[in-house]
Amino acid sequence: MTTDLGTPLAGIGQDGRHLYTCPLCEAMCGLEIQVTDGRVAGIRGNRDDTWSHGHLCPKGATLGAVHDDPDRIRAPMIKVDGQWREVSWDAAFRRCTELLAPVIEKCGIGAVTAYTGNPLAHSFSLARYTGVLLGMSGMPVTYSPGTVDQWPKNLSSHLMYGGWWSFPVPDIERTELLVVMGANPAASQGSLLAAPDVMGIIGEIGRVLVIDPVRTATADRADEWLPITPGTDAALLLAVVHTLFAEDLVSLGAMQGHVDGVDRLRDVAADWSPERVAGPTGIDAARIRALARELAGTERAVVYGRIGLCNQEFGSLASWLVDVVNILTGHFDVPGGAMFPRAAAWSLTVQPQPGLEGGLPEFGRYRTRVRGAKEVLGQVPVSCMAEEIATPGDGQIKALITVAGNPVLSTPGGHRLDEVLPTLDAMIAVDLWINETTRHADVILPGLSPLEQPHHDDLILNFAINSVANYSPPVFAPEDPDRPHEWEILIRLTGLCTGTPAEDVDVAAIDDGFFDYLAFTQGLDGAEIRRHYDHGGPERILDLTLRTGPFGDRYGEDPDGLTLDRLKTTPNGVNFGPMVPQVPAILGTPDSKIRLAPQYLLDDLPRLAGRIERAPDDLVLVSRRHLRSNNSWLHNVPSLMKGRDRCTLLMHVDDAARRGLSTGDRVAVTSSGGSIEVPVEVTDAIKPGVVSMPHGWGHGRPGTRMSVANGSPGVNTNVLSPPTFLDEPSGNGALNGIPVTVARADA
Ligand SMILES: Nc1nc2c(c(=O)[nH]1)N[C@H]1C(S)=C(S)[C@@H](COP(=O)(O)OP(=O)(O)OC[C@H]3O[C@@H](n4cnc5c(=O)[nH]c(N)nc54)[C@H](O)[C@@H]3O)O[C@H]1N2
Ligand SMILES: Nc1nc2c(c(=O)[nH]1)N[C@H]1C(S)=C(S)[C@@H](COP(=O)(O)OP(=O)(O)OC[C@H]3O[C@@H](n4cnc5c(=O)[nH]c(N)nc54)[C@H](O)[C@@H]3O)O[C@H]1N2
Ligand code: SF4
Ligand SMILES: [Mo]
Repeated sequence: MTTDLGTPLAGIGQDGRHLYTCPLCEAMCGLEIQVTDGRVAGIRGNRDDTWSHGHLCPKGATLGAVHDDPDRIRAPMIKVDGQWREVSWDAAFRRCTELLAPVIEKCGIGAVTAYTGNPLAHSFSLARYTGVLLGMSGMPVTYSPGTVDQWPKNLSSHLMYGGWWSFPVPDIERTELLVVMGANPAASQGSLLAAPDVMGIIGEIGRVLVIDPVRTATADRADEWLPITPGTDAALLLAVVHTLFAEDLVSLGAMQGHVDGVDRLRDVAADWSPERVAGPTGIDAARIRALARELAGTERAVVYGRIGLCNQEFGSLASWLVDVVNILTGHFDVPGGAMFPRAAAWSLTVQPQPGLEGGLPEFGRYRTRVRGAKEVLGQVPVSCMAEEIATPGDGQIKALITVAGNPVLSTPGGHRLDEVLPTLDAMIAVDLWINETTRHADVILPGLSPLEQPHHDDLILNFAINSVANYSPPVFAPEDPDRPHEWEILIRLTGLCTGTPAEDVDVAAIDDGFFDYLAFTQGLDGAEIRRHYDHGGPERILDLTLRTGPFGDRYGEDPDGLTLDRLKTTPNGVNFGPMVPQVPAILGTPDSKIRLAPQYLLDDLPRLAGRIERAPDDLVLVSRRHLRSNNSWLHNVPSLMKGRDRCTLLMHVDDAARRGLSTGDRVAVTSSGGSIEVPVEVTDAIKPGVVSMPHGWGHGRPGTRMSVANGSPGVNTNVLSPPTFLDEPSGNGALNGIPVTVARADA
């Protein structure tokens, strides 16, 4: 096989040049990996990649180090008398059965739960087969970082568009004015916004405004930074909506005739004048009016809100209002505005939820046992997990399966989870490292290294500004060719949950059944279609989802359409171009209209009114990301850990002066959730009254095997996140805007 340059590509495991898509973040960079003497000798951006054109960041260049990491688990491990022992796969599965079967027999499957983490979203295999585990095991409640991430967006999209993963994405390639709220793409490389070289594209936009309590690297490169009080974005956006109506600037443009609730919204916004919100938000009334005029007066403009707008106290209102402003200013479903992407391969995650079709606002179908938290879109707050494990009684959680997640560091009150995980009767982790969470497991079942697996993106394709498909074959063959792949592990655990010993599960039968179900959702006969294939597993499903996707051949109906075989002949990927208008076809609401003013969200406005009327907090904490981290799990890569300590508390010079603090001083940060000690970093790049910490730190725990990370452990900021501090409508954790006090540590 040759590339466009004519340079031959090496086969799996061979020395030479390999092409591979980076699985680490939404930028999905095409990498060119040079293998020499069986090892990665260099990684650079693939300039011929039809999506990323050579972009990469420092993380992508370290996949070789991740592969070679001596701490990475390569064989299954079981814990015997507190000591880890490497065992055969058979023995590991038998141990899973020994541990889990008695729990299910005695207490039922209701005593078993799972936590499935962030890397799933990036893998066509892990995501879909975790779907098997979650869908077929019978576990009534499972947890994920979804409820400390984008759940408010799922909720507002469900209510507005009748599609819980129908997320409008800013068309940054074709806009003239971008307003970024609560996102720092200079660090994250884009989120719910998959774009190649996102900062390069943003740099080309005529005017960029950043609304953030922190003057981030994104804000530094923007035309204007508007420092906002954390948690008040919904109030600011309501005042923008107020102005749009008051000054007769509303113009639905292409959405005329497709929107329901404009009058209701006008009535609601009447109460939210710029003067009312100026004090609490910290942004002048005149500036708010000017923002509304600027958005309405620019032909191609778009507001983009991300995690700072989601994992905060008013995440649902803020997420909803971003879309509302885009719709009211005519910047919706048109080039340069917010548009719905089209994924070339459909993801299992985004399929409609049984019982919630048509955007029905029915929540609280059940409540959690201990706290009484309401279910929203099939999830309850992940911060409930610790109390559900710790509290005796009917329905107590006795067994946990984690898949690619580190909730001890990632979730609110993770230290509490750390305390209660050892009390479980059984814990099984599907993970590649012994970290702060998996150290508590009884069995660890490792997947392959990223470079040993084929790659195609999954969920992220639903957020991409172009429709792309790119299949990467593995760079290396697994060291042990007979070992099970992650998808087989997940099928065995699924079988175990439904009563078959893990070692006896008929993997192929469950895989076929799953395939038939997926085919059925596309109106196809799985048994018939399966005859096209001589193998099962994730590639068969990938082929199905490509062929039945928007560019697929539908098994021969469109002879020029996409298939996995065809994709494999284009190693630089296929780019089907930018987003296209999709309203009303994409809407899942019964009348095919966008609901602009869902009552469920309006019901939360009194809570927002209470927030802006309450006395301002002395100091509040927000979160931040760094380009060289990836949540909690790339801290074991030596080259990414070079340089100064990143786990610091950013504090404004005035706040520091008042406390007699300078950079490097150790401070105690205390919230109603707990207290941590951390070095302070004094700066003028933050709004006074706000401090900022990164998450994913707090390594150095006994029993972990993360030698590099443990050398610079940092502290776990989620000790400070009170488990019950939530965005009420969605149940999403509020990890930003947490009231804290800060004092010199030795004082
Ligand atoms: N390098 C790197 N990349 C990553 C990750 C990583 O850990 N490292 N994580 C990945 C994941 S899982 C995700 S979800 C994405 C997230 O991607 P982004 O959404 O871009 O996340 P952050 O970089 O944390 O930026 C969030 C911003 O919100 C601001 N903020 C906090 N509270 C508020 C508020 O109340 N209002 C406003 N307006 N702003 C606020 C913060 O100051 C911060 O600048 O990044 C992904 N990419
Ligand atoms: N304070 C604060 N807390 C936050 C956030 C914040 O902004 N502020 N952000 C939240 C967000 S948006 C998210 S998404 C969560 C992330 O929360 P998690 O998903 O729980 O955390 P990660 O650190 O991404 O953990 C990834 C895990 O997957 C493992 N892993 C990596 N690759 C693979 C693989 O190929 N297979 C398997 N089986 N395992 C693998 C790693 O070893 C690690 O254990 O954190 C949340 N926590
Ligand atoms: S930006 Fe970095 S981490 Fe993200 S896909 Fe590209 S190389 Fe990988
Ligand atoms: Mo996330």
